[in-house]
Amino acid sequence: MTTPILRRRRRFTALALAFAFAAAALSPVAEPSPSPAQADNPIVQTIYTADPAPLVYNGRVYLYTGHDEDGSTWFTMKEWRVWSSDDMVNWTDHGSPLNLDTFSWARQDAWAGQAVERNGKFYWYVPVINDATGRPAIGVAVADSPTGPFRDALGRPLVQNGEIDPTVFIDTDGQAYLYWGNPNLWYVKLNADMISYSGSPTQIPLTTQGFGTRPGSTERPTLYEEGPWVYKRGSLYYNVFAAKCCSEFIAYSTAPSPTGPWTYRGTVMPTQGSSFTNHPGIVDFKGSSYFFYHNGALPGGGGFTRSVAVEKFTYNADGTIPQINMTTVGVPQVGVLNPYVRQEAETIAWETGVETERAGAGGMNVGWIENGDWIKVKGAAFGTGATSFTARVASATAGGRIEVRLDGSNGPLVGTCTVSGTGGWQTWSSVSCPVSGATGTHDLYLRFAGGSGYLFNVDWWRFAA
Ligand code: FUB
Repeated sequence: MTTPILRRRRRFTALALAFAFAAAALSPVAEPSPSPAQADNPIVQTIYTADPAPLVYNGRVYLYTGHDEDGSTWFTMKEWRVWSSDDMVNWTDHGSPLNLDTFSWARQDAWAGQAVERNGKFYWYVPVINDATGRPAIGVAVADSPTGPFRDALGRPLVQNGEIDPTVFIDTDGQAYLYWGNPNLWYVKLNADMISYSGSPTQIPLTTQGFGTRPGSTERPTLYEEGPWVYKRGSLYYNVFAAKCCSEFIAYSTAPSPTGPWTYRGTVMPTQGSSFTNHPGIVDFKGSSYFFYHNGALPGGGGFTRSVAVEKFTYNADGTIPQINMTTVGVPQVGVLNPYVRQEAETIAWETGVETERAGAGGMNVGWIENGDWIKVKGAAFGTGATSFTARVASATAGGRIEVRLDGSNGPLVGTCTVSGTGGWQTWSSVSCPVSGATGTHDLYLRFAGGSGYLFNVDWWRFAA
């Protein structure tokens, strides 16, 4: 059994907090609001995330990200992560189904990639350093589910020309394209198997007409820097990319075909948010359009400790993209959450203090719970009223209490469940307690209480009506 001390990972230090407050003073984007009900950006608070790549599949948004290690002073990234949501505010942590070890030939740098679905299989294109050459190459991993597990589809790079940041797009005629590049911009036509290609990689001409003018640079005359995100809307093709360096902003170009010619269209998101990189990802979900990006908004956040966030937007009537600003508010919830079915504890709108880990029985659980930590789940529809609350818990110590509260971590207390020691952090047992006063739709807060040290883990919970 691993002891809680060995399991311990990030706890924000006073120094990190001081740095965060200093960064907030310099940044147009505020740190997470002290009023948690108002703050749902960044999407993930348990770890630092970067380089968002959303995918809509079967009524859910799957969000593929990189993972900036705590305290990084470079892009020290070893794994990719997956999250999902059906309401855009409560996000389920699916852990890391892909990491550098998946690719036997990869040395380091689990940087910006994108996953797509084709014929029920999921293909995740990622840049890594090829150990044999010491240069960036693009690998492709495949899985039977959007949350993995992913395996190396080829056992070697798909493409290697020393450039990064793949984006993949399947056109309405079925032809798939892989685009990537920094400092250049490339594309190649993927075959229907999604793991091989036809022809040779082709360089997209980086003209100022196509990609804007970079002030004061003869080496890189256009604004294109990295992180392309290519998609089609109606008959128009969009390439949204990280522009200029450094700090980057997000810009875009459009074209009448997937291979151009591209016309520069201007800024999507200005330079904001105390990270000198940014990275776009755009999807439509349940009738609205969403722009994913990253910044340094978490405590301790910055250029190498980034966090993924999302804003809702509406295209202008002529198809152009309005300027989008970073917020800490996030996006409106789409629908409500059903508290009467099993909900994973790692489905979180906002939290303080807790972390997640792989559960012994599969999936993830919430752990590292200490006195005063809490999890917020937004918009739980209790209807005419809940009568009891059940949670699946494990504790190698003496346990503690789960306070079931509404609309705030100190909001009305509608139930309290006592958790006893179960003999191990992965030795699971169910606890139930009566609930009274939970009617209608509310933000649900699970506030954890007890003595000192780690109290217990939570795998899932549900209410009874
Ligand atoms: O996350 C590492 C690198 O930083 C990505 O590949 C770039 O797009 C930039 O976000």
